[in-house]
Amino acid sequence: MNKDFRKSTVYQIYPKSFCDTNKDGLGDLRGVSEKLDYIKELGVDYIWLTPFFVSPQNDNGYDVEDYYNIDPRYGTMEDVEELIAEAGKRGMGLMFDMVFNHVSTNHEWFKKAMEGDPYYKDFFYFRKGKPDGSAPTNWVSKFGGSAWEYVEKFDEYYLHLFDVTQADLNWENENVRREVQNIVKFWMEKGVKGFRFDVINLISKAGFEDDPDGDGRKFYTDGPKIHQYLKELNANSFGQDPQIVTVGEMSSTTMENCFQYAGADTGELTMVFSFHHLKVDFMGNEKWVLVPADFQKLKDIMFDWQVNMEEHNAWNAVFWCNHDQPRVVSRFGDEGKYWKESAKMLGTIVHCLRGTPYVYQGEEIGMTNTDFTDISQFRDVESLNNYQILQDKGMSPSDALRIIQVHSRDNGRTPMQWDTSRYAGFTAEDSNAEPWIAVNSNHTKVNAADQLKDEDSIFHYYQKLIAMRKDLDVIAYGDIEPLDQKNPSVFAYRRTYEGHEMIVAANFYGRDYEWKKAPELEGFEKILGNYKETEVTAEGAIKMKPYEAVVYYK
Ligand code: TEU
Ligand code: CA
Repeated sequence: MNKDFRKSTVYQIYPKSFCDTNKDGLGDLRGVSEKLDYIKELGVDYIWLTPFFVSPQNDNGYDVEDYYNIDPRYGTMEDVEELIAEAGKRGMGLMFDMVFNHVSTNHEWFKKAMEGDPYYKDFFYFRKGKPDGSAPTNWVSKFGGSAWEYVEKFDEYYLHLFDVTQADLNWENENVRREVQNIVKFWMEKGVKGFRFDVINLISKAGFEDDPDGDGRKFYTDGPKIHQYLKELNANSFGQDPQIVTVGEMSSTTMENCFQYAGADTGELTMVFSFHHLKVDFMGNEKWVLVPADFQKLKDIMFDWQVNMEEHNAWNAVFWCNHDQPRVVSRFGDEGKYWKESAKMLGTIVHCLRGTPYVYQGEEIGMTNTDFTDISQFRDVESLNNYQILQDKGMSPSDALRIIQVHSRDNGRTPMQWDTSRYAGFTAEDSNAEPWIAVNSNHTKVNAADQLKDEDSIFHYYQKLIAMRKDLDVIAYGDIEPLDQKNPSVFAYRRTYEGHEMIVAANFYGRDYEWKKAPELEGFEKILGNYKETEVTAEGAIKMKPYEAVVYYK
């Protein structure tokens, strides 16, 4: 299975919410196997599965208790082996999600540390508090509250950048690094074709000091030894097989560091996820506010990364959605009147960029944010913590709920909508348990079964986008040039490669817009669009309809 990652597309699955085959209300690995033909139909090359290893599930598997075994709620080792084999038969590779910044406090290493075993205590960051007994630093956990937890019997604190049950691993310790390499090799031997490394740029801590004007991230983001650690991991594990594809999740990173992380010849990773473009509806780093998305900022950030990563011969993962993000059609599109048009428009922008596109389960059918109206319907630890934190700051429950509704990670975690049946086909109608998180009631309108039958569906449009990357070298290998970047309505760019050119233009809003600065289209052919006809005036302006997207090729 020889693949070129630049021509490839990755499909991300959050197994817990994908398909439940044993009627316990939780998605499972057999559910993924059952849907392989559907995924194949879309035309993707890799399937990234979020963690299904043994875990107490406080953060839905990102709190790993045992990297070598499968959580029984998801299935068995045989199920995983079968999934790898069956995907392979269909020409698709599995990408596993490796969480190495932290482990669950249920992990054997942490348990031994808590028993006082010095070998294992050094796997973690145990530190004395300040002279007054307070936490060693003022760092804030990504899920809210202090990043340090006090352990009375040691009179010490341990570091957890995420949940209190996710203890950070001490990468300074070479025994930790060796353990990590062994885990990667174990899964490579099982036939896994790629890895996604969770918050991997947080593993090197610069030192433990108070952050006078921030939450501490500057002391552990893109830390001093990060490149050394990645090169070492590469050389001692996945780098030994040139066919393995890797993507690092880079939290609050800088582009300069990403030139290294994802450089063509730096010996680190194949590509990176960065998130700056998904903070354009935040206030700075503050997520728990309601502010309209800043379109200009969105374009400036995306183009900045596109142009500079190209210049430095480094590779981006390009995406709108994942299991931590609200649904893009609700976020930047229109989940109402122009649902279909805007979903296709957003897909067009990402899939014609320079980088490897990622499709998150349900995105290909235009799934929307949740319709939850009560906090009891939410499941995510981050949402529940922040619902409380907002109220502690004096906000009313209803205002806090409104913010959670907009930003919650649960927006991306409701069950995959397969059909119109009671639980959207996620689990059987006579299931023994309710789905672990409620199905969106709009599954009667938004579902895979209907879209497979409809040639004009979002699903089939995504299928075309994915196929186009394989057909046209200009998408996979071409240079990128932003067009009319300051335009308040249009997101447009040009790709060029070996005498071929492609123009991509999208009207980002739900009103007509005449794009007067459209480039000369003489000799171009329209190869894709979300409206049948595209009107070009005698003067060469494109009269764009609401959320119209169009791709021209020469
Ligand atoms: O996420 C990293 C991360 O920092 C964010 O996506 C985070 O959830 C958000 O910014 C908070 O506002 C990764 C995983 O994708 C996520 O699901 C895990 O919860 C997290 O790491 C911890 O392992
Ligand atoms: Ca199940």
